[in-house]
Amino acid sequence: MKNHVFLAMFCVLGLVGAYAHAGELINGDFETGLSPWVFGIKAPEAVASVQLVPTGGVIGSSCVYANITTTAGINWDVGVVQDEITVMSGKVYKAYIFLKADRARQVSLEVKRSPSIDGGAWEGIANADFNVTTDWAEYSMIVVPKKNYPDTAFIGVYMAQEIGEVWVDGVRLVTKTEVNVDIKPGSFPNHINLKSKGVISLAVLTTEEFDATAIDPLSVRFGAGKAAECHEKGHIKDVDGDGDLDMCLHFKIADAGIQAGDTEAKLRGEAVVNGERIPIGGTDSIKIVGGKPAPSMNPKRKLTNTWGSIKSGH
Ligand SMILES: [Ca+2]
Ligand SMILES: [Ca+2]
Ligand SMILES: [Ca+2]
Repeated sequence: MKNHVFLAMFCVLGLVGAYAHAGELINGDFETGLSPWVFGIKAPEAVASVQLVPTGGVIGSSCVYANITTTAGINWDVGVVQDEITVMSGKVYKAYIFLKADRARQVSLEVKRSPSIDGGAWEGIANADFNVTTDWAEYSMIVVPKKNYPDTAFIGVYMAQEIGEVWVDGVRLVTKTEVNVDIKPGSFPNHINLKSKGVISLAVLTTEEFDATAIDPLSVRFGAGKAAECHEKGHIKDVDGDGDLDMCLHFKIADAGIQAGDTEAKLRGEAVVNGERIPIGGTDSIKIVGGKPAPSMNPKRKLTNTWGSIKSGH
């Protein structure tokens, strides 16, 4: 397998359309050959063989196999990268990757602005270092672009921080799906008593676009405290009586990290759609009862257990 010198690779990307594509990350499972991925080895700092191998993958059969034998310790001296991806501001993405190595080690994943189309500078968008083991496992990071990057984002899997063997498969970059959350199904406002040692119920409602029963109940986290589903399972029923099945979930209020003064609470998690995990998220309003006032509120104000008095001011 011919190894490209890193800088030469970017020239190729800039001059020839062979690798060019627009929009979504594609062929993340390496099942249709290498393109539009490109290998990069920055020589002579790093010495490595990087190749597509037809077996041993975890998604399908093919995967990328790299054997790094010399490194200057800079992770991006050896990489497998894809250019001309679109990520846009206002959306939340999640990047997933399956990795395995011949020893416990780090592998890095980075999303950044690429100068390949209209010049300019590289700009970091998101990056993470994953502690990879000798078993295949899926790793992920959240990607929140602050600007629009139409066909100008780049994803790199970087592995030259250490010598050794690395296997890469199943790279995905997916948009979070907004779901319809109803805290305290059937009631409104959604009162939450912060002194309660109890459980709050929440439904994710199925819509024409999203089947809430596809949610993985073990993946969901509620509130800033990231409370987990307290029964470690979901309860599937038609919560809103519209004839389709919804996902009902329960969380300990004490674990949800909700503060006096909060007016909404978020649910985060994953659903399994067509065999793939996709990030989901949704928000619903809350009204706090029984809590202490938020620090910014008037300290002289007399505390009572009613929402109206705690809300204060007007
Ligand atoms: Ca594969
Ligand atoms: Ca409600
Ligand atoms: Ca329903």
